[in-house]
Amino acid sequence: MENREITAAFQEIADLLRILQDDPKWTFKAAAYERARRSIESYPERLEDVARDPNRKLTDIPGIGADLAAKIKEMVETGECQYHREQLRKVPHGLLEMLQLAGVGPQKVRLFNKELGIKNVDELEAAARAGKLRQLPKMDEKSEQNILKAIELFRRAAGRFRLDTATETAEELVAYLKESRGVEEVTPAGSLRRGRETVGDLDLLVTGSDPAQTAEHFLKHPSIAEVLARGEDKVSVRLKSTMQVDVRLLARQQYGAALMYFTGSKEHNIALRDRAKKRGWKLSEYGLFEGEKVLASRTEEEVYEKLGLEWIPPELRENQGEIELAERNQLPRLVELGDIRGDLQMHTTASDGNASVEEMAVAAKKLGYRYILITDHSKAVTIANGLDEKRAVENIRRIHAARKKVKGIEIWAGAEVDILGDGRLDYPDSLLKQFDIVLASVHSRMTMPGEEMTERLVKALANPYVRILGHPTGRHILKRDPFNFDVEKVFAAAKQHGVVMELNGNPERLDLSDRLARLAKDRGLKIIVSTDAHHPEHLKLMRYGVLTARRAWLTKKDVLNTLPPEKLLAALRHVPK
Ligand code: DGT
Ligand code: CA
Ligand code: CA
Ligand code: ZN
Repeated sequence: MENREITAAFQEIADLLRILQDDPKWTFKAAAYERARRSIESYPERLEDVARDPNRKLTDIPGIGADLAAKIKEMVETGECQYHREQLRKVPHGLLEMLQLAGVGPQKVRLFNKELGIKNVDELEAAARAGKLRQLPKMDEKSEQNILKAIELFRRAAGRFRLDTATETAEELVAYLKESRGVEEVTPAGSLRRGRETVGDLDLLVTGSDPAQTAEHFLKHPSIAEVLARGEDKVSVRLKSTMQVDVRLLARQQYGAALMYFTGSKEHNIALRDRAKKRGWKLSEYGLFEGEKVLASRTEEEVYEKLGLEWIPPELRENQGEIELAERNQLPRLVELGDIRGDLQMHTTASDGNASVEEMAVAAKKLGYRYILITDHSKAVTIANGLDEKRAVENIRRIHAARKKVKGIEIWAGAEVDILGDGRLDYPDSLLKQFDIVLASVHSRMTMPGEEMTERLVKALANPYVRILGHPTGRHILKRDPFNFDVEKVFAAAKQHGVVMELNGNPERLDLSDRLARLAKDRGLKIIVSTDAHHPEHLKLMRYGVLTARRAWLTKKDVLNTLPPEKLLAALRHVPK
């Protein structure tokens, strides 16, 4: 049992309790489940290991009392939780589905169901189109429109998973497959290997001496809900999480060609196949052929080389110009995780983070970083416990004090200052100038018209203290679309004022996206890849930010937090204000 499965169950119980509200005490109960969920999310160990260790107590974990500890034990031992099942039985499945809509929480679901008898997303859509939702308390025409937009996005997102979810599942299955006798290579291919922000299904490639036994072993995995297809060289299953997994059992000598084929993208493959055809050859998942003769198939490098190309990193395989450059040996040297020297967005317990400045600094040092920037929220972001001016000054002092306790890493005092609705910042200049680096982001009024949003961002960028624009489009992957604004105008303003774009590496955001980060680079902007960590563990999310940066064709030079501390500060200050 993975922590992720436990937190998903706890969150669902909390949602069910809030939808049902059979008892006024259930609001508190729901809050307790949510507290536990948050605490587990940032817990560094597997709860299963803690639960099975006779010398340890689950109740030592913050937010876990005797009752929830018993439920965790039950889940670890039986794979499910009786209480969860009981609540699920009381609520139609469609109500839970509605929770996936942006801006729709349990209270709204309860309201729609109680007042209008709505039981699923389709019925909600019909009610919104008929103008029935606006008549409900706290609803109006605009919120009705937003629900229609959320439904549209929900339909687009159906069947796709976030990169982190797919990665975690893939890593678990790879480790499991490697336990099978005779297995040699297990590699995730497809969109996951290309580092796309969302993944449709997993494509796992396996070589080994006993494919039949490997298939047998795989089909025993406890996460499998349904076997979709089973053949000599392929097994397809659907997991309980609804994710589909295709496992391909390959011959060793075919591995390189198959890896290329199943990594894709389809567009990249088609271009390569045409290239082979022009030379009178044939390219398939079995190899590159001249008639019956195999020209190359064992490794990707061989196949690319035979096609007159240097090896192309998977993140670039989208047929967006990479083949032409590979032909001339001119592919960019993409930035790597190991190039990153520090993280420039993170939160502490001062606002909505889970750890102290010192804890974040110690964790960053363990990653080999040379600097961090602490960026707690400003006061406008009340739900994140944003700091007013007085608390911000205290926080700067706290950060300076941490420097004395944790040596060997630069701890910079920053802030994630809210960009107010009219483009002014949430702090006066007199406070802004006390920070080492100021990051500015939008957290409110995200649905304003594009022109207004453009003006708002352009105005914020003109503030002389703003160094970085945080999560520039505000999107949440599969949940909330980017807000409307004129990207060219905003990039031009950033360029004029020397403001750097953040590539927020939190896999929930990946903002700028690969496409926009590449555009930013083309417009002469520099990028900072950060994690927006709210816990020391989150600092490791940098890998997803770097993958996205690579998909954006960024090199070390394009990413400023690959610089040593002095050079980074100088680069952020050299601005034609
Ligand atoms: P996904 O799963 O939707 O996130 O995206 P992919 O890229 O993983 O696509 P998937 O799982 O349908 O197929 C895996 C790879 O197999 C794909 O990237 C390229 C290759 N492939 C699939 N269908 C075709 C095809 O019709 N033609 C060619 N040339 N390649 C294909
Ligand atoms: Ca796939
Ligand atoms: Ca597939
Ligand atoms: Zn933020």
